[in-house]
Amino acid sequence: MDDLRDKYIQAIANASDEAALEELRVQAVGKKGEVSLKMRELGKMTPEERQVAGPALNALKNEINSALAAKKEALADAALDERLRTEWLDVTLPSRNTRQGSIHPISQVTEEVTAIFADMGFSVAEGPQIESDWYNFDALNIPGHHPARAEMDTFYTHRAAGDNRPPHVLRTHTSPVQIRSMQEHGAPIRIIAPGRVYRADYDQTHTPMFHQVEGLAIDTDISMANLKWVLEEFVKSFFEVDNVELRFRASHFPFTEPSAEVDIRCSWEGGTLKVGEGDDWLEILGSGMVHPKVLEAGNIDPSVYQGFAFGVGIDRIAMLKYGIPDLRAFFDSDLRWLRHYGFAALDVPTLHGGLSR
Ligand code: 2U9
Repeated sequence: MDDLRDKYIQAIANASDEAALEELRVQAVGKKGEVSLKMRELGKMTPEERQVAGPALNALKNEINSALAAKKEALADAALDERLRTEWLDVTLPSRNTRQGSIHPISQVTEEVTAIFADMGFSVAEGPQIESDWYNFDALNIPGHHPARAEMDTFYTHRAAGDNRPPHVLRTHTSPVQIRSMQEHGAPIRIIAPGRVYRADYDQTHTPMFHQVEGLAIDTDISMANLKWVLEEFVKSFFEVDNVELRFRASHFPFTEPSAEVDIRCSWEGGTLKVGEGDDWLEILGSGMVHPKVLEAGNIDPSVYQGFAFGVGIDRIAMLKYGIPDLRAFFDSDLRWLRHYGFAALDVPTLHGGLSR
């Protein structure tokens, strides 16, 4: 019995996998295994012999079964350790596959503009792209007869015959977002509203969907001087130049009074745009002091508060900054174009890390 024990305990300890272990189990304690056969011989023994051999054989069977179970667990542990050793993955490593996709220039520029204004304390506000005509027009002091409301420029939703409620519109600017923000949060407020806008217009320089970012700052002591500083900081950061000259030209928008269009000094020498030098002027945005009626639409008291607002075409400043000649290519989904003008997915624009490098 000692030989039997030594043989199997040794073999179990040396088993290299679960199949070998199973074979040993059958050989030792299976129905026709060596220990089982020995147990069958108990019947032929004298009662005295059986009293000694019976418990000893049982103990041996238990010992072999325990050894099998312990070895099985040890093999499973070793197999798991081996898997953990070979299949480990450092999830903090940068991706090796980032050239597969790229960030669209419009997404890139939206992120850049957001980073710049976030640094000046502006939050990002968002709102619906399908708007009531009150939020899109009335609240912005655009009266019913204003040309911007004409069927030509605005996409209207369909109303069932006999339904005389005014139709909804695809927002023609992101300004309704600011009306909603004023109503929700009151003053003071400092927000930018980037997003898609829609106008029924399609030619070399217009697409029926395009992108704007508008800004709004309202408090008890806001003037055109604050507007000029904020826009100057924005232009310097965005075009990544230390010096830039801005020119404010008197203009007219229904939602601001006074209103100004802003040009920046530039040169087109050699066919490429240089900002901050040269004798040309480039119009890049519109701005002004928020009209009192617009503050009222946002439930803000114009005798206490005033503020500035501005609007920039994202597609246009993306073309200017990155030398993209054709507006319509933005929306063609041409992979060669996207690879050429796209940005690396993991290069997040920040002011400290660099906007575009
Ligand atoms: C509120 C009050 C005032 C937003 C403004 C402009 C001037 C402007 C154009 C720039 C290029 C539109 O994309 S574009 O064609 N925008 O010139 N936008 S002031 O004024 C607001 C907005 C919201 C509550």
